[in-house]
Amino acid sequence: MGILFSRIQHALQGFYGIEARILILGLDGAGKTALLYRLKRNETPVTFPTVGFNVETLQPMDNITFAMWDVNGQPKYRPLWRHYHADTDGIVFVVDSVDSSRFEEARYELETLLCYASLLDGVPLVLLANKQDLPGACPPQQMAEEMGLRKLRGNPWHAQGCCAMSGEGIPEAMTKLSEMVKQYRDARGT
Ligand SMILES: Nc1nc2c(ncn2[C@@H]2O[C@H](COP(=O)(O)OP(=O)(O)OP(=O)(O)O)[C@@H](O)[C@H]2O)c(=O)[nH]1
Ligand SMILES: [Mg+2]
Repeated sequence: MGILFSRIQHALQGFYGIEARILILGLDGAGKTALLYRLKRNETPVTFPTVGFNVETLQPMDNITFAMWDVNGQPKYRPLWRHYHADTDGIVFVVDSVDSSRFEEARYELETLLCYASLLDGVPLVLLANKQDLPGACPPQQMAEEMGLRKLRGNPWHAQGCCAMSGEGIPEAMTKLSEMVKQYRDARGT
């Protein structure tokens, strides 16, 4: 019965498209909320430190809808990230590419997230090396090294440079994330 239901669901998705749940995580000040509202409204966002979370729905390409959850990245709230893990289809991890003094902290949070959160096993990850407009920004491939992504075994990943203020690099990141989410859902048959 379970298999039958899953097949019907899969067939309907071919018709109506996929609805996916995406988590946007990263340290405070990385640019998560700026990214979310650049995506949603395509305007230069004015942001304040997030209290709790923001959630927006958008359609990055045909046949796929993302519910994107932007969660507060301040240290005292990071333990709450785990309450958002269930049913996640994709992770966007945002890093401030100029703040090298916090790369280690960002790497620690990302490793903790992926090593200890079994609900996120196999979930695709897009690393956004944000603030590429600023002088001295670390390029995306180097940021992937800094974040230890090459050692990652359980999660497929992609690194992309971007600027949430202008939107540069964001369409490419969303296209890649959409493809990865589709593969993930296909592999699970959901
Ligand atoms: N120059 C530049 N500034 C950016 C960029 N993205 C975000 N910012 C700025 O970085 C600051 C923090 O951005 P937010 O989006 O509020 O950061 P956040 O990750 O949501 O932070 P929390 O809500 O505290 O977790 C704001 O002043 C933004 O204007 C970018 O691509 N370039
Ligand atoms: Mg925020």
